[in-house]
Amino acid sequence: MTNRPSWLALTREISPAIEHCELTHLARSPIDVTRARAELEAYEGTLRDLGCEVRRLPAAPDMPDSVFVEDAAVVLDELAVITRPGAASRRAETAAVADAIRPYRPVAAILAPGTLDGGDVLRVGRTLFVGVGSRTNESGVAQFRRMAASQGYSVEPVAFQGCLHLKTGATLVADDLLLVNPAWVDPAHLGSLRAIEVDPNEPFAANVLRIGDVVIHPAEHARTRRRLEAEGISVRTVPMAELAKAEGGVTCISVMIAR
Ligand code: CIR
Repeated sequence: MTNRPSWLALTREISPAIEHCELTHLARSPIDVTRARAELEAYEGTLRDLGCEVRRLPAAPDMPDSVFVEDAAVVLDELAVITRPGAASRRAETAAVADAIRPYRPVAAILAPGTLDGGDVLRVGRTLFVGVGSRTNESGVAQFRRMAASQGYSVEPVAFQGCLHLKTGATLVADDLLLVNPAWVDPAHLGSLRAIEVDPNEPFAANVLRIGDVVIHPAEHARTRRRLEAEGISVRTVPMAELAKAEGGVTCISVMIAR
């Protein structure tokens, strides 16, 4: 008998203003909101197929990046940390996400001058690797460390370059296996785990969402998908072409709460 959590996935309706999203490493290109909505629906459908309950929060029309709920909170088994996003335009996003999480976890919050984006936090067992870059600062890491240490986690700051968040460049595809873009994240900074590299033509392919033994991966990155499958990883694909134009990946559009 396995003792698997059942997952509640919080998502959020796409803002009609998404074309005004923050961009850090990509040039702006037009986003088809209808297609982006279809991508969110396909993603939610995949989560349901995998046994998750999905709860979609209402849109925040004046918050262009609000679909990227991952950045607003880090939910651990014992507590949730409501972030203070590094982009000032995104700070108002956290209130609705905090309200949705409160029934399930005690909540703590990162305070100024600290900043932390959920996309920078990669959990590997009881270690929380935190990317320090344009969105997450030293004060954010120090506050997060105090909160997480009280629950027995260690927090390790990680340097990376060339991408928005740590998890743009590295995620976990199995308990002991990373998927990385080595140009952006050096896997040696993430403990002693084995790492698969993305196909060099697919720099954005390192971001997967893992649900049990399955990983959700953008359909656009077929070469990297074949690398995952060659390692025996089960992959479910979702279309992400529009949301990727806003620098979003598959982890970004949900907050996963284990129950
Ligand atoms: C931003 O720059 O904040 C958004 N346009 C994209 C956020 C993606 N979130 C994530 O990787 N966790």
